[in-house]
Amino acid sequence: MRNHNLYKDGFCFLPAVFSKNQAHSARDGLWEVINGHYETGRSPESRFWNIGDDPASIIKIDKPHLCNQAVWNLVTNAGLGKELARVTNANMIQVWHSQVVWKPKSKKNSGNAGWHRDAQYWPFWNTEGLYTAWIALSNVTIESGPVRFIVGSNHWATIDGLDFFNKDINSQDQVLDRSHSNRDTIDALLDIGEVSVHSSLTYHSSNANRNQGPRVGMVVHFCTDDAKRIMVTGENSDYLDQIEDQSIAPVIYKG
Ligand SMILES: O=C(O)CCC(=O)C(=O)O
Repeated sequence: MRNHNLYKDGFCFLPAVFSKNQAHSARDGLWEVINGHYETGRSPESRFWNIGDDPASIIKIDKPHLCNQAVWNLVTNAGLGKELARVTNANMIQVWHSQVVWKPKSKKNSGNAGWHRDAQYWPFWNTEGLYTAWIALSNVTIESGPVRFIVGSNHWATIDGLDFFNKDINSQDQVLDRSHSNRDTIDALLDIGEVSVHSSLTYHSSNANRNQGPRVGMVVHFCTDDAKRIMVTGENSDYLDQIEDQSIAPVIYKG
């Protein structure tokens, strides 16, 4: 499982980067953020889950690294930056976005995250030089609904009708069957502190968490010196202006 290649397969796994202590501190920090305690005095960009919402649904909050020092320390870790530069063969790594995906024990399909590629949500970026690092902040077993990558799907043409927010993975599997019936899928089974990396074009999803404890992922969206901004009109037109601000989008490696 550990021998996947980011360019060929669309994803790979990093050698150990974080200690258990670093992972536990960040996880505690995320729990604070989830509960509305923003240690730094800064709010997250968006909350897709609020206190009082269904405790079995996925808790997704965007840019929690703004709100808590331990979470900031995790995503700006120099060792992480160096590893990300190595696997992407880049001279610069910038964290331009992040999200916590905290998945409590699921009820029915409440924990499903549908098949998608990250690039479909980012009209303001070209697809080159855009990646996601997924940091496990709990042990991720097959029962806990790990992220699953479709091998080589970073080379596929776009498939319409797939979406992170669509919990009907069975019907999405039928959509995938129409063009790629022989696909190979790999579960990202990780110990706490371990990291997977995938390209913005790699199709991935995750299923229900059947464990008692939550499955916790800190999702770090980063760009390299190969990334190019695309000027768009409408509501996203100024979204990427924030990459000029290192207190929001820190550069974590420069070669
Ligand atoms: O954590 C998950 O289950 C989904 C995460 C995801 O979509 C991503 O890392 O891009």
